[in-house]
Amino acid sequence: MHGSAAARWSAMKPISLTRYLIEEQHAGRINADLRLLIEVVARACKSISIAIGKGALGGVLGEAGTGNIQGEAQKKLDVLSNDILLEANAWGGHLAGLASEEMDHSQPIPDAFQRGNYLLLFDPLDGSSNIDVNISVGTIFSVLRCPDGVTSPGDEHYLQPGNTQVCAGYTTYGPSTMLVLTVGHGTHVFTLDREVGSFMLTGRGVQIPADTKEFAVNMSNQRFWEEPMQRYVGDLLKGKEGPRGKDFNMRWVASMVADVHRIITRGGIFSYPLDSKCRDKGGKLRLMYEANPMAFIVEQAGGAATTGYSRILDLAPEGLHQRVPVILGSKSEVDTVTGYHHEKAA
Ligand code: AHM
Ligand code: MG
Repeated sequence: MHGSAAARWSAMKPISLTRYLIEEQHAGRINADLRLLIEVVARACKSISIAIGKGALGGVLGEAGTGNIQGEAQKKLDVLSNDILLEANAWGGHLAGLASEEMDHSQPIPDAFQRGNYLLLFDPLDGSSNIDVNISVGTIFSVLRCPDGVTSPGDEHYLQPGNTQVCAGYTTYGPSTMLVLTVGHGTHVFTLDREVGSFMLTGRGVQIPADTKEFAVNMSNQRFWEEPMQRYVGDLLKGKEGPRGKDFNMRWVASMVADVHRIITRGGIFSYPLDSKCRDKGGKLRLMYEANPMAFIVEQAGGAATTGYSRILDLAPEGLHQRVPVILGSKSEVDTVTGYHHEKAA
């Protein structure tokens, strides 16, 4: 009797994010604080999803009239999403501090609240240029451990290589809202059930196909790229008649979350390479809250992530808002592009 009831319950599909996290905790793969942290971030992302869904009717579109430390004009939704994540994460007792694309410096959890052992970094709204044209945007986040003995973390305590991340995730606010998550045991995909208000597990242990015929890069920057990237993309464009012997398709959403999500779903290679316009800054995408979490998610799904010369997750960070070249996706294709870079370096 009991056995059949248990079998019936465990056969219930799909399971919620809450159940997934409790099962991970019972399996000893996460602790209660990390479980709470992920639940809180997911809840904040639901609020962001609701605000985005209202669009012009919610008065959330357009410029905020302010700028961030990187000299970028902030949209109203950049600021709103940042505030939602800050407020949600302040009081739970699971964090020692937070850092965001939209804040000049990290912030320790205020003295009024209990502090925990984790550091949370996020890009509250990735793909800002797509907000006002109703194209998918997202949130990207990364979780690190606060170094032992540090109770009020400063920026320097966040400068840990990506291979020390304990969790990474992104949400994509598209036709459906999805959360993609890793705690270092595979990459899992959840879809928001809008009526119930719960993220439901719709893809367990997703795997990126190793081979691909699809690439994502902003081709308008082609003439500014360095030689290995020029040669690599040049060979893709030669198609069947060229050295790669097959035709490639191109996609570029200009929201990293959407481009990476396509790769998680059906494979492909994504690149925002170094170019002469962004060389002084080190690249376009930010290491700590864009490249590192995406690299962790992609590697956990069997893919690879590199600057062309080094594995992203092994980079030693030098600044909270540091930028890096990013190439990630299907493993064989990333290995191929790495080969072009090493030929140049040799
Ligand atoms: P954001 O975090 O300010 O939105 O900037 C990052 C975005 C990525 O999502 C995307 O891949 C890239 O910038 C698009 O850049 P571009 O407009 O140069 O193609
Ligand atoms: Mg971004």
